[in-house]
Amino acid sequence: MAGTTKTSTKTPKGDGAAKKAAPKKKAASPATNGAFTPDTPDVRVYRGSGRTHESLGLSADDVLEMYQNMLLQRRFEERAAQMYGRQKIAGFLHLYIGQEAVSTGAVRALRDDDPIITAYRDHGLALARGMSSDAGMAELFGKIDGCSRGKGGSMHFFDVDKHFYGGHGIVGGQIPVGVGMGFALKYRETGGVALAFFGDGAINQGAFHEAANLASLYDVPVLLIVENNEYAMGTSVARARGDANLYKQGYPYGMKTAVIDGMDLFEVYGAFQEIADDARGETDGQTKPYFVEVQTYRYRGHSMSDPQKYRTKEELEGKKGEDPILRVKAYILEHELFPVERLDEVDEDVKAEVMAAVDFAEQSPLPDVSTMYEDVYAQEDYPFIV
Ligand SMILES: Cc1ncc(C[n+]2csc(CCOP(=O)(O)OP(=O)(O)O)c2C)c(N)n1
Ligand SMILES: [Mg+2]
Repeated sequence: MAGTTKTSTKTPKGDGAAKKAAPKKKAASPATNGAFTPDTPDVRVYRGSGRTHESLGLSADDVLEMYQNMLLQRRFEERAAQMYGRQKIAGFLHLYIGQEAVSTGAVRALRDDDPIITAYRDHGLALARGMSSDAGMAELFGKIDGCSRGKGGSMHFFDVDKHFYGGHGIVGGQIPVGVGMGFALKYRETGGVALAFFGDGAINQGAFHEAANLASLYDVPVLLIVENNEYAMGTSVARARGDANLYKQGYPYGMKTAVIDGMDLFEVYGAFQEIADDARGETDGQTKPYFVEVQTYRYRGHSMSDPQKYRTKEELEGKKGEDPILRVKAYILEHELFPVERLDEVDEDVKAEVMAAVDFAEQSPLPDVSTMYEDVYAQEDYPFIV
């Protein structure tokens, strides 16, 4: 495509949408052998800004709902870990515990039909998007009433009605798909923005770089969000990267960039509101991608069998002092939004919901073996299946 403004996008006759979606570059002045001014990257930092629920336009009830949502993710996974120990759940189980401010804050800031895609550490985002704990737990148990009819398991939560597109096990594999979803939004002129979440380990995959470049060229309304939880399995970011400042990964592609304190619900919420609006083109009439680093931490191992020799107890304990759920709880109490008794009630409600989900999952039947090849391809008569 170099040297031409042509695009390979197929355009139905008379349809101006693809033309609008085509790249019209904007290339920043290249560094040629002459005078040039270095670019100053556009980075927004969302950390320690002192945002309050009032400054964000949130009511006390909104804050309580968000607290409840984070707590649901936490209790759901604590119970899932227990059920894994009882061999009710097979295969892999990657817990999101510690990262709940990211899911709740981001999802709450979006429109309900902004599509979301993520990796295998997917329970938190699915629950934040409104998947029922019944459908989630049944999926973990491999039962027919699970969100993927019991055939996806922990790594493949999916809910098209809620615009939640998985749940993907190949590190980085979901990133190009997320950019494609964003492209579709632009092509159809819906005003939506797609969210592609991935881990710090995925940034080293070629798929990320190819997708990021296309997102930039086509001004795709997509947020490329790295949830930097400091480790990819047992490898710390510092050991895996020449430059551990992941936020810089948007620079080579000319993207706007944001860095967010992912342990602070209000920072995440406020950031995603601003960024998503800008990516939709609401600020300047131009859709665009963003590169977003959310700095977070996972309190549990990579998956259920992880001796965690790569970090010290002191490090883990120190991070637990920043627990995003305890921070919201402290905020609610400090600002006297609700008394502690109300928060205890919320916790009891959430625990009861999760226990009911376990019963639901126990009672749901296993999928019949005859359904094995169903739900593999969207095209029902796809020729290469039995
Ligand atoms: C292409 C590919 N390579 C390797 C793996 C094995 N693997 C599974 S998870 C993982 C680490 C990914 O870490 P990160 O992206 O930081 O996500 P996190 O687990 O921290 O959420 C690796 C290497 C895989 N699933 N896919
Ligand atoms: Mg990681």
